[in-house]
Amino acid sequence: MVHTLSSNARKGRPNRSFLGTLALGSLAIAALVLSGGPGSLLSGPPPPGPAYDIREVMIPMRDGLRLHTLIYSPKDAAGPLPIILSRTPYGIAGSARRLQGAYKELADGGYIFAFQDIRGRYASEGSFVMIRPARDRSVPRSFDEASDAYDTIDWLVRHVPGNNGRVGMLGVSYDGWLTAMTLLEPHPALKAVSPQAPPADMWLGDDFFHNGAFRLSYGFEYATRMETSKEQAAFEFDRYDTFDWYLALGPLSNVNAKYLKGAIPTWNDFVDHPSYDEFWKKQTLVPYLTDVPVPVLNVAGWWDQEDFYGPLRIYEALERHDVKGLNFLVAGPWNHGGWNRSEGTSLGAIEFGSPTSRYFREKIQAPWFAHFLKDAGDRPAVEAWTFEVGTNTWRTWKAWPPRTETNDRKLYFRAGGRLSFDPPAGTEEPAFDSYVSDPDHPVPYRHRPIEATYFAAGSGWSTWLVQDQRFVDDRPDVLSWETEPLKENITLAGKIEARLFASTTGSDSDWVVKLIDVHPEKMPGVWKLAGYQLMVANEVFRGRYRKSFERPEAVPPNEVVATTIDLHSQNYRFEKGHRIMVQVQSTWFPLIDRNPQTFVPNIFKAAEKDFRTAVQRVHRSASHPSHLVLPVVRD
Ligand code: PG9
Repeated sequence: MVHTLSSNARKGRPNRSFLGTLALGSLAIAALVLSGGPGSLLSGPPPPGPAYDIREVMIPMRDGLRLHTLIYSPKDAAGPLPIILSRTPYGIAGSARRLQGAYKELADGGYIFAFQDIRGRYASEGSFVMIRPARDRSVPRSFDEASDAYDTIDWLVRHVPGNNGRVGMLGVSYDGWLTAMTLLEPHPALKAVSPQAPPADMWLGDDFFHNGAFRLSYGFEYATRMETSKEQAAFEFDRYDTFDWYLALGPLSNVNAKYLKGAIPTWNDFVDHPSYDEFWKKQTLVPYLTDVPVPVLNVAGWWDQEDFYGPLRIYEALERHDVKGLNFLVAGPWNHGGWNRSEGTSLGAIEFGSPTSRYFREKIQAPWFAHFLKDAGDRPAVEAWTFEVGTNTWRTWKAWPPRTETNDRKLYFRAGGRLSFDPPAGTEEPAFDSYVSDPDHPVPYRHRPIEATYFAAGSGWSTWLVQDQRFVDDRPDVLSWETEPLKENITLAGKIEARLFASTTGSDSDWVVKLIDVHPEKMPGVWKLAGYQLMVANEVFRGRYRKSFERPEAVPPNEVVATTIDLHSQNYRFEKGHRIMVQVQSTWFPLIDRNPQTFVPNIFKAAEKDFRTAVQRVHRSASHPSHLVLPVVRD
């Protein structure tokens, strides 16, 4: 029994009675096919655009549980078409709009689209587990997101009329991770996947922790948004400027004591697993990426405020096994998922001179899927596409990071706040710069007021990485070093690293390093960028993990400790006349929780008295030459 509806789906939410009907449904058919009654996603006026036949179905998984799915089949297809599948925890009510927006260039090429609520979310059955770990395949009927995708694809190719037996999958962020998970157990009909901004490791570098430093505002706001109900519910702050709210919160133990009362599983996981233990290791998909079973188009944004580590880590892991040349990378000047929104001609105050997002969707993504799902056009001849900000051009590469086109050059911290490609000679005294880091007066990570991440009227969260860093440049607890105005352009392509030699009077410490492009004071035509300090790369490292992510250790007070911090990849040109700047600080609040600066076994359980000021020294002597390693493109 299949109802094929001639109307298009509309944006709308299933109401409670609709969900109730689903729960009570007892039809003895493989998949429950729903028609467009009141409250159904299928009722309401059709959106503009190509006409689709739409089905709303409950697809059974191997354990008998059913997942809510919408299928859009073009009405006027000339022949069989591939299916593009997207799975999500965020609800599929807006999927018709997606066909006119993010997926328009694909839709114009002719595909069947399927959108699915994952286990435990919206109208699907079961319970949700945040970044559900891979299943133990020796356990019969065990499931994970890879097996759910497998079972869905199996059903789709057998039940959707007019499909050509090939399926592609794509998605951004959580949906990107769901896409990447299909690589663990690909269905034979799965022929191409594009994980876009997928997290790869929530503790090492994506949404929840970076090198052990807890991403407080995002971790708290995302966990409460996702785990308060089956749908999304933003935490209601009683203040507009959440900087104040998080500071007034005090130690993290107050989160459960005052607000969550143990009801948010992911928050409890943060508290129980502050270090890189089995919990986090079971969650990461990286160890499973031992093969490239289908073509993969990895997509990353240079200024992704959530998952920048993930797509590059997944690309890198797959690349080791890419004997058939099936692994591709695209990185552009975008925030989280920015390539799916609008034109991509600018981000915050920064202009790119062309519609970078549309270029990606039209010239890279659409032909890529068409080639692998429809045998259309040529196989891409390049390995990686990157958008180089500065020259504002797309570049293509045979390998990423580039192997032969760059030289690593060291940029040293020097006396008088200077940065130089010449190492310190040993005659500069004192050979360190210093500041007092006070957890009671942390450095804001972005301009205040800091609205909540999901603030309904809009939030600066999505563009904070491109905010002008002058707002902290004159703080006594932020150190800056900069070059003279550059005499030549300096172009970076590849991996950037910071090698910090630093000491603290405390017994634990965070180190934040930011690489910045300082624009000239005279910028006729673009005055809003005069003197602008644009962050090009950044990262935080929690000192207790300098020897081991698994076993934190106190930092020896007043001892110079060497720490290497991965500042990730970039392709960026510092133009002649600009200056290169590096800033170092020890708080970045409330992006990162406050390090007590006194070693305690678990910072989630630290007491008020553990939070103390510390004197921080960043060394720049011949024997302790703090510096950055930059991948400089050869002329
Ligand atoms: N950054 C989001 C996320 C992905 C996976 C886990 C937790 C958060 C997202 O945008 O989906």
